[in-house]
Amino acid sequence: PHVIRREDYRAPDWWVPEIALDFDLDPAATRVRAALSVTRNGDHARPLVLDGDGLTPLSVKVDGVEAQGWSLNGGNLVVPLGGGAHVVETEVEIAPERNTQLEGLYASGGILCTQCEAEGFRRITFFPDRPDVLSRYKVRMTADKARFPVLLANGDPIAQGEGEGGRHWAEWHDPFPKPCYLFALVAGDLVANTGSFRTMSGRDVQLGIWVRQPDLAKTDHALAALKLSMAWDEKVYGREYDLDVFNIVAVDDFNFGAMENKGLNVFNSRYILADPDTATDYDYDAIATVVAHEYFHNWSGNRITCRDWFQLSLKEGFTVFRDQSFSADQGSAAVKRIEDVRGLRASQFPEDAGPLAHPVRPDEYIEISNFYTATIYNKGAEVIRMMHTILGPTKFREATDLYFERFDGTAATCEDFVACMEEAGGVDLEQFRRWYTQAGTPRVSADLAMDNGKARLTLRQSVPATPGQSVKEPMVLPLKLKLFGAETGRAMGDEQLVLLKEDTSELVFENLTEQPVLSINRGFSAPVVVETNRTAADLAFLSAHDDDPFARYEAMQQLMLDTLVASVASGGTDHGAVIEAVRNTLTDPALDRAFIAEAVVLPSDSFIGDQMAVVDPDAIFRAREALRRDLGTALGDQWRAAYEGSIANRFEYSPAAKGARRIRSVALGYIAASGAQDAPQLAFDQFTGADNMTDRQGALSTLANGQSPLREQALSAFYDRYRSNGLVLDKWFQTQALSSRDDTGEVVRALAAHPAFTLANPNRARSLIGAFSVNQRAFHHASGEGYRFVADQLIALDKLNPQTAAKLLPPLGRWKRFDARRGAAMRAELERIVATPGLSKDSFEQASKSLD
Ligand code: HT7
Ligand code: ZN
Repeated sequence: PHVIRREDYRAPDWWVPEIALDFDLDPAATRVRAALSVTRNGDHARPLVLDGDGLTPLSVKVDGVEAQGWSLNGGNLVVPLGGGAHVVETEVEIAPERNTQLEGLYASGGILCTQCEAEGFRRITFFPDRPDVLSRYKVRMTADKARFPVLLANGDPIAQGEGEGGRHWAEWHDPFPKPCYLFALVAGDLVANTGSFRTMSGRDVQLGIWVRQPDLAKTDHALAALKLSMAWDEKVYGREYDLDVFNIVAVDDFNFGAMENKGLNVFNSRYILADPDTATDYDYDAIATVVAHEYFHNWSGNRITCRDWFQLSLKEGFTVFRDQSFSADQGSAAVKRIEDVRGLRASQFPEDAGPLAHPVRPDEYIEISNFYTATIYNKGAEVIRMMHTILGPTKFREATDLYFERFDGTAATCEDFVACMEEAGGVDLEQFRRWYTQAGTPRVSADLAMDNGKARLTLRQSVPATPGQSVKEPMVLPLKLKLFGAETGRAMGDEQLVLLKEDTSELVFENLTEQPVLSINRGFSAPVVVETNRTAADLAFLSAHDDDPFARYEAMQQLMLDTLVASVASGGTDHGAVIEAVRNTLTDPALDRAFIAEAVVLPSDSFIGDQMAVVDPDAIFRAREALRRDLGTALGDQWRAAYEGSIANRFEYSPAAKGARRIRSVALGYIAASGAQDAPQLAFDQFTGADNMTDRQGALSTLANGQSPLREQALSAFYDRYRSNGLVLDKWFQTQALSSRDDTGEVVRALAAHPAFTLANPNRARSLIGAFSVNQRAFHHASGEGYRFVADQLIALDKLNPQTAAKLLPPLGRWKRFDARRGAAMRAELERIVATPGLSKDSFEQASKSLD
């Protein structure tokens, strides 16, 4: 397959300032007529090359006349043109109902919709499908009125009318030039939850969340989140919405979370629909975050887009940083930071340490869809956050103002963004730019030594080798740190921001009156792994006294991790320090419940594995279960008190009520882990009595991990109650795939044959295959059955939906981290995938790179 390289970027040969599209919509056969006004870019004689994927031209005209001499080259339409400006018209026919890839124009539950990012537009019509070609769009759609009464596209509605034979039409114009990946249309039998928003300059914007009639009652939360996002972007970034309407449509079949098409966002329904009976607090939070994320793209992505796909993090990293800041402002900023760091460690750190590691600005790709990764999104957001930390909030805002003003209406680069930070921030970011070019998670060792009333802190950094990058240069690491007195618990001076730029650096603290304890990387100021010479007593002390909530959480996690890693190595069960630290946190009246709940959860099996040279999934599971059991038993009274003290008797979506539900679910888990006789009944009573999905699913998960006969009863009651609700059925599959029981592999293989299971719906595929492959113990079962099962499923899925299949492949690629037997079994499955006839380039790229 063809490798695309960043260094080969060339400006386009032809611009397309205007495009008129005419869709005659029909699920089986849709006619697409496109009229492109093209202008030659510079002095060259190259023909117009329009990308196409699976299209056959029914007609090609130039300036109104049937064109001569055009040809097809690998699916692309090549049209020789003589002058500097022409109108090129094409006509094609496509079949949305046969589009199982869900790229381009496709059908989902009777709705016709589009997904064009990254390269789906070329499956709809011939066009220069690259993000630096910006055009003004006029779109006309005609469709059967009974089946598709609502016709939506980007921009503002211009006109609509009746056609012949029960058909009707609508026309939409988008005045803002945009790349074709932001094109969208939707046709369906939809209803809207409508609202309006008055912008900072006093314009009224009509808002609509479009869904099928039965789902209308589940759209209030998304609409409220949209209004909050619009107000937040004005207040925090000075960014105002620019069209008269903003529409969101929810569809059930979607390869990703959502899509920021100009004025017409299309969403995976799981990020729109919520009511207390069907959505958990996690779902509610994710909806608000994703609605905000897509809305924020209107400026960071749409008004300023990417010059080429290597710059993807320009829009995605910045927009994730913006949505994280938004969500932090809506509730507990500390808990939000903990969640974001946990997510980074769960998905980005392993990616950075594995065969698919790539820089935030990659150098090459085969299939761009494979690069919508945690590195581009989440590490990219951390890179923006570090610039925010280095500049401070005021200068950072001046820098984003400059960026928005200077690059509005253009396709920009990561370099353009950093240059604005440098210029407005008055800082030199030359060395900092390595965050865009070097892959791999930096490691920092921090050793604090006392000598004669002085403390000497030695900091050393290194960046591990990654594929294609064996030698690394030192990075700029912004490390927030502070010292605390071990006896008095008092802060010894203010927090400092240290910019570590060298391989090694030393800091000296003078006139210390007591033994200091180091608090470092406070707030997770740099996305790095920190190793320190702190003792268990130091960590326990920080977990109780640090005044930075993230550092407090981190100290507890480190204490737990050190304990677990030691147990895995020695089989020992020296749990006393962790038990006391958890007791202190659990009983500290100054802490809020949401924070306590985060702080007392043990690191995941996978994260424990990430600390080991060779991952031993069974030993990790045993060590973690033993610690859970001891915590459950030793703190039995405290867990009961936390459980009983947090009974919410009427559902409310507020930070306090969410915190209560979270601690309740964590406490229930520990009560069950202790082996308490009444635990299954307690869980079952919570399951049957719950007035919300958070409590119901929390209880179901606890039962699903256990051996009680109530497990089957709860699972089948859940299935019966929600059998017609796809999003909740996903939870049913996922809960079983994540179970810690011995028989999870067999259960999951049986579920793949369940009548409600289908690979055609990405959410369903992810709920079973995706969840199972992150269940470290079950997936890595010594029999190798887990690997075989996942590979079988991915080979089948690749035929239907290559993007979704390729996204689920990385867990199989982590073979180097496991023992020789498991590693060989994983490699054998990767080889089987690579050898599959007709394999997509999506899966080929992921699997072949994973074999290296
Ligand atoms: N910008 C959107 C990316 C996206 C996407 C990428 C590949 C394949 C399908 C996709 N659907 C949406 C989503 C976002 O980051 O906001
Ligand atoms: Zn995005």
